[in-house]
Amino acid sequence: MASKQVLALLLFSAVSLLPFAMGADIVVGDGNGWMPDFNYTDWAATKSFAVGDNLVFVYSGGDHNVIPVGGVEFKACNGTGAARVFTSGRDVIPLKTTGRKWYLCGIADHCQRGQKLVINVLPATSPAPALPPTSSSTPIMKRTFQAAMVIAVAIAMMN
Ligand SMILES: [Cu+2]
Repeated sequence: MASKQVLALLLFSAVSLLPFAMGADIVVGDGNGWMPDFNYTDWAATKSFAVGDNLVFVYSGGDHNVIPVGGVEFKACNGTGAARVFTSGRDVIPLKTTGRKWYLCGIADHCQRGQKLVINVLPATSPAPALPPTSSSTPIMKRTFQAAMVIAVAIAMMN
């Protein structure tokens, strides 16, 4: 019985959180990918970034890398001592918190040649579905489905 309850609750949580997982995959540099001699500041100015989106760095593995850094390291093009270095050639970095995020390539002089990206991450665009509906804009289908899930959980608890 207990496991059934847990399962139902997990399912309900998963459904509630679903809209948060539907952020956009933003390919850094679009068709140019991640490379030196490209102005990522100009590129970023044409985009908006929000919690739930993914940054996707695309490059030939081994030629470059992606190092999340702080603002000071970013200015200095200093990627040494960073906690993580991404090297796969298709690095997907989820944007989990708001505010400024800095990334650079730590290979040779690539960062000095512009292979560095600073973005400002905004709050998630979709409203939190777990909160009580405050406006009539919440789709009725979604509300009905959530109500059905609550009933399912209740039934599971009674078993
Ligand atoms: Cu590079």
